[in-house]
Amino acid sequence: MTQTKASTVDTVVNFTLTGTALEGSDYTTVAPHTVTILAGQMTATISIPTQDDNIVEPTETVIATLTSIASGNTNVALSGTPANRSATANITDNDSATVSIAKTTDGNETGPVSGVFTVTQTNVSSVNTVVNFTLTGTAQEGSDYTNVSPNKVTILAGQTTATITIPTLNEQHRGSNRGGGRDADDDRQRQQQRYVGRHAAEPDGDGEHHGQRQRHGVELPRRRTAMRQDR
Ligand SMILES: [Ca+2]
Ligand SMILES: [Ca+2]
Ligand SMILES: [Ca+2]
Repeated sequence: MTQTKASTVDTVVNFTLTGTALEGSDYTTVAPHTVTILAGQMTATISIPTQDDNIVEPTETVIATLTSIASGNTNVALSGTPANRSATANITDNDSATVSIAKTTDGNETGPVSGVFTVTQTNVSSVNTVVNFTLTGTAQEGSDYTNVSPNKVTILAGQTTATITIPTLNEQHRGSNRGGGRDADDDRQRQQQRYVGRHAAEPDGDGEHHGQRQRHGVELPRRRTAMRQDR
C-alpha cells in the first residue's frame, strides 16, 4: 500500500480480503483488517500467510481492497480510482493426486451379493473428480450383472473415495445343466429362442389355444401344442 506523500501522523486504512482463497484455510486469518502507514513513511505492507494444505486446488486469488481511512490526516484520502484501491495476489497450489481402483467385495449369485470396487484418490480435491471406467472380464453386463450406466464414478470434492457397485444377477432359473462351458452368449441365444418360440407359435391356425395361453400367461412349448393338434 502506497501513500503519495508522507504524513505527520499515522494513516490507518481499513481493508477487506476477498477472492477465491479462503481466509482461515488457504491463508492464516489476518486480524485486524487494518494497515498503518507510519508518520513520515509512504508505504506499508499487508502480508497474506499462505497455508500449505493437502488439498488439490486451482490457483486461488486474494483480493485486498482498501475501503476507508480509519484515522490520519484529514488531507489524506483513498485514491479516487477504484482500480487503485484493490490488488490481487495469487496463491499457487503445490498438491496433486492420483486415482486408483481396488476390489472391495466379490459378487455372489447366492444372496445375491453385489460386487463392489472402491476408487481412491490420494489427496482430496476442491472439486469433484469424475472418472470414466470400463467393465470387462468373463461376466457379461446385462446377464451376469445389471447394466451399470453411466460408466462414470464421482469422487466428491473433499473426499478421497467412491464406490462402483456391480449388482449381481441371480441366474438360477437358467438351470444347472449348463455344464462347465458356461457362456453368456449361449444364455442370450437361449433367451432369444424362448422369446421367439413364445411369440412365433401363434400362426398355427389354433387361435383358441393361443388365446388361452395368453390369458393365463403360460408358456407352452410348441411341440406339445402340435401334439394336441394331432389328436
Ligand atoms: Ca489451499
Ligand atoms: Ca500443499
Ligand atoms: Ca493445496
